Amino acid sequence: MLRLYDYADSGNGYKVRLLLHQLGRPYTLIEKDILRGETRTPEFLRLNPNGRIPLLELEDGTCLAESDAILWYLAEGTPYLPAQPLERAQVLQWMFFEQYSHEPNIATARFWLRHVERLDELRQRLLEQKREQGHAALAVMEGHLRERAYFVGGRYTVADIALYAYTHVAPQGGFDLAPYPAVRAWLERVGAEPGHVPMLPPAPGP
Ligand SMILES: N[C@@H](CCC(=O)N[C@@H](CS)C(=O)NCC(=O)O)C(=O)O
Repeated sequence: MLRLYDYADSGNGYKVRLLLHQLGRPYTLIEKDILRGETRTPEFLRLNPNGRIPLLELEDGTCLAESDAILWYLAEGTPYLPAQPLERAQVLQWMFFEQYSHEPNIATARFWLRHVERLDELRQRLLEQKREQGHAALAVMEGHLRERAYFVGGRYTVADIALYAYTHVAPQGGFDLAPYPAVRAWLERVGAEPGHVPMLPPAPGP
């Protein structure tokens, strides 16, 4: 059985959980509390020397890190990853965009606002920069989605999963999505895909 090392509030982890669910692939979830340094222990560093979740452990014990690499691996040979070379490269194009221009700005701003009690002066300044660059990434997405339902090939792929994870929670990082109607419509479409699951389990009732 696949084993996924993960942290519930991680969008990077959510990408993998979402795809596993949509593929109907069973897995064992091993929660690591990143706020308590549980991915920095000698035991975990033996599995992923980079000290981060998500980490997928395959049936033979091989460990695969980096959320978008894990998506790619799991999606191979399924409808979530195109077979045509140009479309495959376009999926990679959006995944690299996500990792370089989107996630470091939107996810980091969100993490600081949710998990850091008081931002020091440096982080305050960096937060402004991240806001600016995060909005630039959202504007690129808006431009692309104005004419398209999904990022690549007119259908839902792992490029959409990679970008959905932190875009749908961008308001938690202080990003107002009102100026991006095409992005909001795409979020709705992705949320309505068969087998979609939310990032966090619903809060317990009263
Ligand atoms: N590029 C990596 C980023 C992974 C990452 O930053 N993971 C965070 C949680 S979202 C983490 O494990 N942080 C714990 C730490 O750095 O100690 C990916 O896409 O998987």
